[in-house]
Amino acid sequence: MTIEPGPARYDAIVVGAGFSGLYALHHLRGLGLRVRVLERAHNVGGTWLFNRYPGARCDIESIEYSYSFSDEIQQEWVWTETMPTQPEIEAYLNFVADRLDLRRDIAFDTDVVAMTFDETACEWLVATAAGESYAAPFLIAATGILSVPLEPTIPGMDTFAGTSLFTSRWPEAGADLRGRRVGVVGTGSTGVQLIPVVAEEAGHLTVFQRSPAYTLPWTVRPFAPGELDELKAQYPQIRAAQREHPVGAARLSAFSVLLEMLAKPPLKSASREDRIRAVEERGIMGALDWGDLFFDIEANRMAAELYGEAVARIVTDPATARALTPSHPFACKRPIIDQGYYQTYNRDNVTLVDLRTDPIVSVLPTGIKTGSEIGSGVHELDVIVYATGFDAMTGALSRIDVRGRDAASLGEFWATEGPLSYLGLAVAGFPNLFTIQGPGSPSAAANFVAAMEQNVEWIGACVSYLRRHGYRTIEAQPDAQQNWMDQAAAIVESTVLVHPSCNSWYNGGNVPGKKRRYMGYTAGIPEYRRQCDEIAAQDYAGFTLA
Ligand code: N01
Repeated sequence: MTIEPGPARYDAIVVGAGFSGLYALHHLRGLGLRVRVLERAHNVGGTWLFNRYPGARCDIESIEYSYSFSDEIQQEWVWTETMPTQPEIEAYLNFVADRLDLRRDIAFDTDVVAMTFDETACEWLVATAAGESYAAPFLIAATGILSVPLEPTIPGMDTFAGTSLFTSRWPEAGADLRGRRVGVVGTGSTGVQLIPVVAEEAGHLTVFQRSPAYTLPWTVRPFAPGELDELKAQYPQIRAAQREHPVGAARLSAFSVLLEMLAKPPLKSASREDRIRAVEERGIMGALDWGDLFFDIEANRMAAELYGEAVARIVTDPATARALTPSHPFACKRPIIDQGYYQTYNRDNVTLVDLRTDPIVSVLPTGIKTGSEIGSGVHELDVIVYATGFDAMTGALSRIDVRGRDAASLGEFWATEGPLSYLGLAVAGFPNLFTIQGPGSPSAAANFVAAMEQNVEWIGACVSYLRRHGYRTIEAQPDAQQNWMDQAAAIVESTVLVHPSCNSWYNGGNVPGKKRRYMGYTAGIPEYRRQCDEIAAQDYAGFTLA
């Protein structure tokens, strides 16, 4: 008789070794738990390992987009620029993994395919693609909010004879675009970062734009000699300010600029002269820096018009400038900041194709065919780069076969009921599964690292509480979950964030067939933290402990 080896047992399993998973491992280890992290990649980094396209960087300052839990780490690590590039963030996460000796508890190249809650044993069984199995009472999904790429389904994509590249899994060895005819599909945050950099290298760049972006001009610069040391000396104050700030970043960031706009005078009561002067003096910022754009769709449309005028002052070809003017409301999608985006369209080697009037028909072996192109209708290309976004927030867990009570599937639950969650941390019917920054959490509209640290610490305290009191399971109650999601929805009810013309990863509108619901919590991290703490202090109100 042969005895099948049982699963490898731990106190907690963490799925994912990006920012969240690394901190979850460190924090839970510190609480005395035996933890195993399962990571599909060969290294740490998560989204900052995969999204290594040219120009990738964060739009929050490095000293704030970093772990705050360890003063040693923040003092030792040296950031070189105000806003960090992808290679620097990747190197930082490797530094943290080594500094805290995290790798010994991480299984790399381990692709989780199924997670099943065993109701009798009160534990999660986790299965990997390679057939290994792991078991633990607590399961922490640190699977990322933007980790599942959304590939378009354009007819003929696989017939392309040149090189197809996806920004979300850019080759580690890089891609040589020098002198080549490159097409970029997608003009979200990724496209806007990529396009100016590729334009410098490519022989010719053709941008295929479905929705023009609103993007705020930004200067990123290397730290001056001594500047970082001065900032490091102020870290206690910097972190304290961050903690109190709604978006978890008190210094300049894409989010804080938006918040500051709220306090500005309304566009609707400004005279035509005032509006034009604002654009003359401040360009794009002058078009958007008004207080009523978030709540009043009419004001928002007026701002879009002004925005078009501001773009036309930068982009010399009038038709291109018109094509770059957005037709969806400003601020309904995530804010974008750029460096020289519009100036790029003045280059001789850059062409813009406006897919609103000239849609993609198919990909051919030689390039991309669009609808109303004069002549052959084919844009000849050597390389196509897809920067087409992500199935956000629920995508990663929906692709794993997650089974909770009564073998109910999490993916099916979200697909039919919409992306529901209690605090973004737990889903009714899935005991002992903690989701870091799930739907209904602040992450979508905040500094992810700050929001994530709060989640990890809350989970750590919760697990300690359960163990201390002898509880074996914790489970969100359906009513509490619904109330939480309703509360999150009520905050944005009167804003352009939920305008029907807005399709974004915030509301799932970017994924064909996805149940539409705004997935963020926008009352700010401090208020979110207050509510999470209150719930914990009330012996985890809204959860059933058994
Ligand atoms: O994705 P997106 P992203 N044919 O969804 C277009 C974070 N991030 O990767 O808008 C043609 O914003 C699509 O068009 P439309 C950040 O949170 C952060 O750029 O659907 N086009 C859109 O233009 C960000 O919000 C940084 O009409 C197609 C684009 O592809 C999030 O990641 C940097 C298409 C997708 O834009 C996602 O950004 C980069 C099709 N079939 C990313 N399908 C920082 O700076 C899609 N598109 C921190």
